[in-house]
Amino acid sequence: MSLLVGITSGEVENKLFPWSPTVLGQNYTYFDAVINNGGTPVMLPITQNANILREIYDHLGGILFAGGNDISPSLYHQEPHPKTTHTSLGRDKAELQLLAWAYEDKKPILAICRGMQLLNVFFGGTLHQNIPKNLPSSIDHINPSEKDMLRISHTLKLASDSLLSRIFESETIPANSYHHQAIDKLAPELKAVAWSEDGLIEGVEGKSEGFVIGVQCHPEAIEKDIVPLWSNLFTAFTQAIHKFEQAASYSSR
Ligand SMILES: [Mn+2]
Repeated sequence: MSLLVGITSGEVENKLFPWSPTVLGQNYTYFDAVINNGGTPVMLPITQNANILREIYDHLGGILFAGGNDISPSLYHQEPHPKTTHTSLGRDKAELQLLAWAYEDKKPILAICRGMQLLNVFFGGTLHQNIPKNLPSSIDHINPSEKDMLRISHTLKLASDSLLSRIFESETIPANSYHHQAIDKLAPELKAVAWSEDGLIEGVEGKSEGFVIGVQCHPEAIEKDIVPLWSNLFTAFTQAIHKFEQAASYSSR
């Protein structure tokens, strides 16, 4: 049984060869996190060809919706804020299609950073396009001074009745932070399960059955010797895929 995990990709400028076409890519850390916790990662292309997407989708046991550029505000009926940049409606639409299929089939979904925001938009929620400065405390969510995704910048408080707190066996966990947007209005199909000290939603779970987890931080980039607990999230994800695949092969007999 293969635990094939699709990882969404982004459009990246090729700085080494500026004359070359846009690169489809994703950070190494996502692939390593999946490999180190029992999964087999495969990078998903961006295409509007639904037949091609579906053909790839059918092979996957689960999907990791990775981080990246801002989501097009038109998808949640807002005009773009001046700080909303590098949107890609093509990437958004391809990911929304994959998300719709995975949610319908109850294929495990792990959504990281932009991925969590996409999950909220998919279900009808909205985003803070630029994290407001008037929150109860002013935590630095984007580390402008260090630009270091490895650095721990704030703690998350977890809901006691959440899957996340069961996965970590803890109600707090230190997190890195690399986002200028955040969930504003939470979609009704999601429940908030993690918050930073200033009250921003930093983790969500689906309300119906199935593994649907979103986190605002970048657990894939947190090194194991810094916060070992974060790798539990990827283990739980691949375990959920294993269970899903077992159930699928049983029902197809
Ligand atoms: Mn944060």
